[in-house]
Amino acid sequence: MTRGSHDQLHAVIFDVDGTLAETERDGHRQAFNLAFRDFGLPYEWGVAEYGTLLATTGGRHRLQEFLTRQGRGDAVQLAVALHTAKTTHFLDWIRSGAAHARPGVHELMKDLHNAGITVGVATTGSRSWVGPLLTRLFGDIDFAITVCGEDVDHLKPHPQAYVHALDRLGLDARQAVAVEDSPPGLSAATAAGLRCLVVPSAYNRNEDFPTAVAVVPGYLAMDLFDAPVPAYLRQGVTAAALVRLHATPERTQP
Ligand code: XBP
Ligand code: MG
Repeated sequence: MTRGSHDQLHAVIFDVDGTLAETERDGHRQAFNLAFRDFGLPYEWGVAEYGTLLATTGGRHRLQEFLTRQGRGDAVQLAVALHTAKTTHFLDWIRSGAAHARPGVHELMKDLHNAGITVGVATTGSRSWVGPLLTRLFGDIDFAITVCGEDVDHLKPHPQAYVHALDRLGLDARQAVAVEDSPPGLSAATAAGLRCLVVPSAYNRNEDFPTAVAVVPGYLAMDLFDAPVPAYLRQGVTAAALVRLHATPERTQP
């Protein structure tokens, strides 16, 4: 069941890690390292190494793949236990106040609300920390849906998180836009049929995003001052700009 006009933008679905906040390098990565230490394991993920590990989405999968490569026969069970410990450390990091919204994204959400456009979330992260992070950073925002890793069988780059989000919103892919920061996230949104704006996070600055409708270095007009972005994004990523982006079927060159 879908609702409303197919021509209009009804919802914007945001990814979380990297898109709403820079959580990976100092948040998730360090929480994994604290979990390794808890278990007396001789592993420590460095900043650059973690960048390559991010190709595997989902923290438990990332651990399992890494442990398997270390030749551990207990990789499956150990990944589950480590991921539980990691999640506790990541929650501590959130509660410490170290997580910050990317500049301009909170204002964008308020602008979308004022324009009558629904805001939702589709992430491969775990529900136990996604809620606390959203409350801490965006307490006044009403997220219509929050799709997390536990809600799907297949994590990004599989489209299931976005398909599920659209289903819960009662919308067709043509009625929404996704905002992502990474290649797996863009692949998921594109495969679900969504038009996608990419705001690359620190780990993804040098990646290509061929299926994005537009790629911008940040949300604020001042972030875009010297960037080669389409004219409709010159004032920053606003509700009006996303309405224009939604009406743009192909990637536009500036
Ligand atoms: C983020 C992820 C997550 C986090 C870790 O990808 O892949 O797994 O790195 O969180 P996206 P968990 O931004 O595409 O959602 O440990 O809770 O999985
Ligand atoms: Mg992301």
